[in-house]
Amino acid sequence: MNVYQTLLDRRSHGRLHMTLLDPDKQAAGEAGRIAAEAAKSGTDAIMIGGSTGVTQEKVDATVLAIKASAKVPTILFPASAANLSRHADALYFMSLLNSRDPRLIVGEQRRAAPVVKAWGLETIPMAYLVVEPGMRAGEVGRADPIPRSDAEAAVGYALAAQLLGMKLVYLEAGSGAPEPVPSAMIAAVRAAIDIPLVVGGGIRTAEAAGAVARAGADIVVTGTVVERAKDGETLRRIIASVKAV
Ligand code: 1GP
Repeated sequence: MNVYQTLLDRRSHGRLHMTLLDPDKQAAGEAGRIAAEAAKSGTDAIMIGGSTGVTQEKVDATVLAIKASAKVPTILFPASAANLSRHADALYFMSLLNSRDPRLIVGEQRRAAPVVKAWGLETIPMAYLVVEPGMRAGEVGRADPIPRSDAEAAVGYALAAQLLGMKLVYLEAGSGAPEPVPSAMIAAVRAAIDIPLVVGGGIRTAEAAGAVARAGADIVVTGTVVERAKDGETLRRIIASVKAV
């Protein structure tokens, strides 16, 4: 079973949680330790990516360290064609649909495609939609962020993604955002599409994670909280509240 099929299979039993690790935020060994702790807490996959300062060497080392210490899929979440690794289990082949810059919509993808094909890496086509405030992902991605009150715009992009053949839609408030994507927007997008919906950015508590899952997120992503919380207890509570929905 490939990674996408595994995710669909796991989704049929409940909602999923994914842990985002930025290779630029800690040494590879530390990423491996955090991933092992997250896997023990029940996370369904480790996403590897960051907006700045990420090199292929750092991604390779981080992926290898995570694979050595955690038995969950590793999925690349790249900011550019320079952030790939042949060692990952899969790659979000993502397009930032609401970017003002064609480079982030299809330019980096054009550069990456021949390498990805040669490696035989599994690709999961994903629409990446930046919602206000967007944080660094919005800046680096030159996004025209979807206003928090404009669920209709999010629905339009998400449906377009599905009709283009994409397999996931990611609503991103931005790493470290003061609030997650609004529940009303999550619910409207979930009701409009048939493919799984990923939601991340600004989710720091079990209550917030539960609210995002109840609104309709199939996959809830946390990054910052995992890198900061040393005890693992916060993450366990977040994952439990996602799985309880
Ligand atoms: C960022 O959605 C992810 O791409 C995670 O955000 O760091 O705020 O959890 P946080």
